[in-house]
Amino acid sequence: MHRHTCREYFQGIYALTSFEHSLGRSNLEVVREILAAGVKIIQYREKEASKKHKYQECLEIRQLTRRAGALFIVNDDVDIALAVGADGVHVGQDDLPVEVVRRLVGPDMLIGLSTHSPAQARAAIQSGADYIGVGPIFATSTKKDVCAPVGLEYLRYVAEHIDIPFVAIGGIKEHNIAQVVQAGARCIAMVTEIVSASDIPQKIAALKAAMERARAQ
Ligand code: 3NM
Repeated sequence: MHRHTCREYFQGIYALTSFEHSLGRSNLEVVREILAAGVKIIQYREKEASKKHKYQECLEIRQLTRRAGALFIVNDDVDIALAVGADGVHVGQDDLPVEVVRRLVGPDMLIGLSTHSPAQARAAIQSGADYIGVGPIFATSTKKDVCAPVGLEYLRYVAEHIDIPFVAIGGIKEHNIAQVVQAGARCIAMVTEIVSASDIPQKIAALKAAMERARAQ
């Protein structure tokens, strides 16, 4: 996947892994279910695991996502993203600057950057990020060091003013996803709402239906 041709992927559900919230299921088992339900973007995000363990899981997920025609993005670890041939790498405000990540990964890999304010969104574009995360929209305990919720207001700003793909994230659930769509999000990222569902296919179908209903309103 070339980073300049991936814009059409940034709609619908963007699913992230989190073993600790997966009810004892492995990341691979969860990712298989998510892909079978038709999700087209997977981000591997594991804060606690060893580099070797993350590498081995990412190798497998690279194969699964390729077979499913889905984008595969690795959180934080530029070296793992390169080693497994991921489509992208996602970094935060306290990671290496996007310009430096670009030098490391070369011209073709997607770079995503988490942002929490209009100034960070504008700076992300300047730095050459291919897409931004916009959040946390609502309160979440899944990301440990994240700032207070930015609410829907920052999302509305991005929808109106920012011209690169963006992904809403943070505390998004089936019961509040309609507000996120109505504030202008076309692509919505979730961790716990998906990986903590006992029936993942049923949850993804319900989330997609809620997004479609909200768009039709
Ligand atoms: N990034 P959940 S919030 C990984 O605001 C992440 O940048 C955020 O988890 C940001 O869907 C977040 O379980 C955690 O609330 C999202």
